[in-house]
Amino acid sequence: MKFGHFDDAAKEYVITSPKTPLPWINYLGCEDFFSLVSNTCGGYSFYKDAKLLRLTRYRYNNIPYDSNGHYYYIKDGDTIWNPGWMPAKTELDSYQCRHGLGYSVFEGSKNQLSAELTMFVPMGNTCEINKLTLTNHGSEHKEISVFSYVEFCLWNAMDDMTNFQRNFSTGEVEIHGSALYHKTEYRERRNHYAVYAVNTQLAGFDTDRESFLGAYGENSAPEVVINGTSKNSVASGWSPIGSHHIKVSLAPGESKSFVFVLGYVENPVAEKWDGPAENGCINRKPAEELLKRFDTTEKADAALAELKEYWNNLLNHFTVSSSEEKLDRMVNIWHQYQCMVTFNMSRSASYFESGIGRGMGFRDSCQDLLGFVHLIPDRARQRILDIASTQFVDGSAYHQYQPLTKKGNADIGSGFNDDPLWLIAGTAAYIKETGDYSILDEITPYDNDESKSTDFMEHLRRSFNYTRTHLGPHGLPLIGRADWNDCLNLNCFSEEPGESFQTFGPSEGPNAESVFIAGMFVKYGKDYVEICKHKGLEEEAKEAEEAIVSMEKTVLDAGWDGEWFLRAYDHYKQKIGSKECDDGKIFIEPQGFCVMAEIGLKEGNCLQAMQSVEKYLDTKYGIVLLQPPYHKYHVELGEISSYPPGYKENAGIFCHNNPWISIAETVVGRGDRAWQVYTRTCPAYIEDISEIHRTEPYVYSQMIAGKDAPNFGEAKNSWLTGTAAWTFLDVSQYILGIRPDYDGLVIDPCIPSTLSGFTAKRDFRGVTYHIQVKNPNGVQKGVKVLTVDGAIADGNMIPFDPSKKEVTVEVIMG
Ligand code: BGC
Ligand code: IFM
Repeated sequence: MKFGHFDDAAKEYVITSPKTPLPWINYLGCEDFFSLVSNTCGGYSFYKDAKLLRLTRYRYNNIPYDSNGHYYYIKDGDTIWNPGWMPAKTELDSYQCRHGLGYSVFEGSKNQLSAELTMFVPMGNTCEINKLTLTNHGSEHKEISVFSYVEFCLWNAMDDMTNFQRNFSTGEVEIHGSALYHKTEYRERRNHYAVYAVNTQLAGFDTDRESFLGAYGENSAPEVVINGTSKNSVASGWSPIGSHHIKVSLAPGESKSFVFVLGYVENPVAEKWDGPAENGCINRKPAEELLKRFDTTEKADAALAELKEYWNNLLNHFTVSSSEEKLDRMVNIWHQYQCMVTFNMSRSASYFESGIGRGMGFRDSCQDLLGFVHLIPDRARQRILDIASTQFVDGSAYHQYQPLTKKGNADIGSGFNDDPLWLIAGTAAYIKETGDYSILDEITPYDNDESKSTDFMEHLRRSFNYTRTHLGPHGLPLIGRADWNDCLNLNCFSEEPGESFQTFGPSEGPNAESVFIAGMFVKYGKDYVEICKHKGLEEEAKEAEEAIVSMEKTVLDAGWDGEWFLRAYDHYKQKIGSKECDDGKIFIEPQGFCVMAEIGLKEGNCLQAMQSVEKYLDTKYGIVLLQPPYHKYHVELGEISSYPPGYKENAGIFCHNNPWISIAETVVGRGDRAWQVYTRTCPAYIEDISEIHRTEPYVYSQMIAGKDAPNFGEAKNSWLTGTAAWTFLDVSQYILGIRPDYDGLVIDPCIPSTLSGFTAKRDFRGVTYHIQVKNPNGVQKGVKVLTVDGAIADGNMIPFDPSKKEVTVEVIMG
């Protein structure tokens, strides 16, 4: 069942019922000011950091679900309704929510009155614009009232929801004309405040929540709205809100528009130290300048047009056109959009991440980069250097860091032994995309300490060497606290299984080893070798190559289980992910990574591993992480078996590593299967089962419940997942096969035999490539002829030639 449809021309998903299985959200903002907005106008805003500078209050896990947001109440006679249905939940005569790129539009109508509410964050500004247009479609004159409503958060979201003894006495506001100012914290000489204004005269206002809602009131039926009159309340302590009351008269057929602006304002630094102006009043000048920029509908419309232009240009760097409408839709719009959102948010704020928990992940951010480096290479470069600055001198790394301070998070610390290698992965992707080797010379600190700095190349060297020098009894990399799988904690052991429990904490044990990290070492080690060679470090490249060859051998000797790659060895040197195990016989991660690394490709291990994945891990909704699930809790395996079978890392369909298998299938040349794996979790391809899948049908979720769970097929944790980057990488670079390499662009499609070809446009280092792929014989892989600007080329790599601006490429598969 569907709850809407894609509008590809407008680059929107159109939701046609407010009662979606879960709130289906969008993200507004692509610089410093961000809002989350659901299809019923739920959500909140923050500036830069969802924990420390949150403008509006949201209650996660509230009832009814998703019941705080940026709301507009329309009072038409005795009928009270909202354009996005919530929170009054009055049945609407019509409803539509269009989530577009960086904006959302809500269209509701009731009793021949329609409201169109457009929400977006304009480029270069720190505010959210809400443009509300009301139209009288009836034959009678209408006199209506509009009440706006936002509830302010007292900035630090964690403190806001815990420290009531203080917070009930700190709230302060100011009211000037149609602008409501929230200035809690300003008194302490912080230099920021929020403003919520509208470009028309007010009939009244409220800034105190209880006055607006009434005693024990709720936002579904605020007392002020029911009575039709604001109380002009001035909040003092308790819970400041912003509510405007405007009276609107509409002749038959008449439309009127209003522009509401919710802004974040900082005073210039000098004024910060002057403290509040006389009488404790804020300096309104910067706010007034901000409001003036959007004080007419024309200005708001122009800002929306500019935003759309920004997104159109951004997504135009890579486009595809084929007979597969859903493929085109995902590649041209939604994959890349989700990649940008993961760039902006990392794992901080979604409807599953509260914005106060995790900051930026070292591993996550490096992987996200793989999906957005072609869109914003300069920002990717900075991101790489920020990440590397949280590395320790020995090459290991803080697992997470805070976006505002960019400092490593000491509470979580280090010990995730895959982290260092992801830095090589991200850097290799950046260099292949841009050809910019100068990043290697950047002087970059360790642990944010300038006195401990080296060039960035040394960071990569220490990353590579960290793995090389942390090997276990079989010569495989030590796993530390965990590798990619956060929940496989093999150093969390009991001396006697089932008895005393001991944990090594952040350090690693001497035994537990990871075949997954071995696969990473081989795959990204090869990139390290290339980078060394480019720097003229021949000796070092040779040594690194030897270490890689030796690791490949070790994997084939100690990490192969007969039909698939083993997952790990635990603290007791027992196999994990082996036919010898009762549960958890086969895991997905090493199959993906060892095959991507081409370990045993010639010997047949890769194909065999792929066949085993298909045989043991496949389901109709995607590939599960392991089989059989752990039915009992195993203290010696850590968090993994704390999940019931079929959820999360215990045999859920982890969308993130499905594209690893799809890419691995292209390595063994099975285009039909790579395609099947891609489409099974791909949002556009499963839109029809939205009632089962439940999360947004336009973006990936982290996990879909596996076949061992009662709710098989139900997704959770949408938006902020490494799946975004990996699936885009899979489809663009391995299935469509348009792959940046160190010296040029490789064209190596691996497509389903039923696809007769496609065309693509790809910007690469300032040159535009117009690529046409033909598949006359219905093969799955193989380039028979590659023609570049009419000349037949050698092989399938187009060497980069900066003298050209446009290149025409024709590929005949066969
Ligand atoms: C979750 C993982 C997640 C980790 C973050 C675990 O509880 O299962 O998916 O990566 O927490 O620290
Ligand atoms: O690899 C992790 C990721 O860093 C956060 N989400 C879960 C994944 C698997 O545990």
